[in-house]
Amino acid sequence: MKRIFLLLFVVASVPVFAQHDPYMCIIPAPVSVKKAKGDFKLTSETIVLADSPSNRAVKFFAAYLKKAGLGNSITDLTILDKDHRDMKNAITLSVNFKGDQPEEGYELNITPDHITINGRNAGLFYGVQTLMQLIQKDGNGNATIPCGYIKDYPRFKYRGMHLDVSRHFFDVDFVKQYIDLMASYKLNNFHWHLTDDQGWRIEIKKYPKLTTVGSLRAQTKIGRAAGVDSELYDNTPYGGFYTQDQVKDIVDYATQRYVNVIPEIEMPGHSVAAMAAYPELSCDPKKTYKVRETWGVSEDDVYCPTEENFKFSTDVLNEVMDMFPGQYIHIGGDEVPKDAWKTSDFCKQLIDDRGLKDVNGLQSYFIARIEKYVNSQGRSIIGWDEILDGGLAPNATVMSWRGETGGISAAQQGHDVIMTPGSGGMYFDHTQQKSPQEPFSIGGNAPLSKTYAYDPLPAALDKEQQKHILGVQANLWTEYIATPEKAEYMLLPRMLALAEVAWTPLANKDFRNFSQDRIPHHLGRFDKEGINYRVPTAIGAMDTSVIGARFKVELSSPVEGAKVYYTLDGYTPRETDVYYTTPLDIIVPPKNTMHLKTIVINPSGKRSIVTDMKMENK
Ligand code: TNX
Repeated sequence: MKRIFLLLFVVASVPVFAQHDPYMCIIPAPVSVKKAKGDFKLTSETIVLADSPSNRAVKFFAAYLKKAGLGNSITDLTILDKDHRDMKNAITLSVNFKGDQPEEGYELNITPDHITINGRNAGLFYGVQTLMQLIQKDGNGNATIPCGYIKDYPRFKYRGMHLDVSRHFFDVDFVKQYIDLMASYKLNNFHWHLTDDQGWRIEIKKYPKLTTVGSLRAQTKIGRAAGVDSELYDNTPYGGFYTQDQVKDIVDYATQRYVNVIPEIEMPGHSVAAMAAYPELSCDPKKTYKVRETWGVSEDDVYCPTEENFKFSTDVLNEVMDMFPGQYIHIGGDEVPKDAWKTSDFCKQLIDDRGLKDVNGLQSYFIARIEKYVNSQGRSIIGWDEILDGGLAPNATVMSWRGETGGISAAQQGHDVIMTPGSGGMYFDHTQQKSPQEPFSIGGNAPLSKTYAYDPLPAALDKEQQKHILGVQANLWTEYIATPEKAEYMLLPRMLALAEVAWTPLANKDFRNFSQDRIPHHLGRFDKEGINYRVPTAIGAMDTSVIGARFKVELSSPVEGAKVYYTLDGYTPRETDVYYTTPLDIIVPPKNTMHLKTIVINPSGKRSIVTDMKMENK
């Protein structure tokens, strides 16, 4: 506990749902926003005009309006004469406007009579997302949109969010909701971690045992990795996988939302589930392998770089490439313990035959061969930064997760890079606050502020090298995330910080404005939509010890519609306690100690952790 010596302690507070927010509560903050007076009233009479009615963004908006009960008829603008194009109470979505715009950029103009969005491809879609964020519904089904003019485009072209479905499986509906969330915050690459030691989750027709055997584990470790905390298991079989039809459905769903899906098929490490199904993929086929029931890196069980294995891996990749039309295939490459290779006669011979230096050279040989095949099919590989060991495959893109070092070195070698450093707050399996009240997690601490502060462009790179930084991604590893509710809790609100890191120009980033003026509004919406998230602690609440006789404390709610309850009697606050309405003036008698404890409880009953400000008057 920090000890702060103060006599009078004042916490500045701000009106939470600031009408005066310069960014109109939009996340990620746009490049430029000019607010104007008045509102556009969105009713079931509002007409939507489009010069490209079959465009994905237009269809998406029409579906949204229909669901919201706000009409859905789209009128083809091109068949209207000039006079009708400026009709009142209309929204125009246009791809055929004059002039240029940055990639994925849009312009949105809202006046009391008319709304226009100009944008091409993803740009129009992002203009629609911004417009949807601006819609304010009242209880009577009426909707208004504040007037303004927005010009916007992204800082980075790669804006990614990862989901590990191997350690725990998440069903099709959840994955679609994840993609929806990504799209509404202008993230455009969904990295789907489909295979790992603990489960193979994608149907491969040529190798059915990958799912009949490889998707099932007999039980799951309770608590941390075996040997760390305990040797307790839940004695409950666990499994799940996606059929090829389900995968195609998800890819199509994502495409409609301008989200590219990048499948990850791990090799040569993190492959125990595949070897449980097909032991011949290993260097020791006589051994029995079982789908891993605990976490951490499998000591020595990795693929053997045999011809048989290359045949298997390329067969699998063929089916994967049929399901995923995007440019990138992620082939893993991380955490490959090489003990099995060191003791294998086959590997020793191969190292000699190919004139390789050592087992690292073998890893590099493995990845380069896979890359050559993927490239021959017109695609590109991404690998975790370990693919740098022993030399990078010629065209590979590197995902830098062990800090930025790997990414910096890859960019210096002229390779494309995606930054996703755990040390930069990009690991959403880390906790959001160091507190025993937070749910069990893998360790590490990545509070919202840390994620928000990350800048993917390392100063160590010159301007030319920086061009290789395609963008940024956050990862949700799920060893300790077994339910959709917990996945949402770990994801939100940090994913909104990621969106701003990836999209917003540095000059427009402002954590106070983001966390206090804009986040509360978005969390209030999640609540209405039934999406779980971590309820932040009250704005202005301290969780530390302070010394003094009198404390003035101003608090505000971090969630629109939520209340801040508090106690001064040492008890844990709950909904039966008083809630905050006006600033507190707390007087601590001499030689006494008081506690100000707060909790935030939102309309659906979700609660924050409890803060405890210990006030001592010595
Ligand atoms: C490292 S990030 C891993 C994953 C774990 C994760 C847990 C990476 C390439 N490998 O296998 O799930 O840490 O934080």
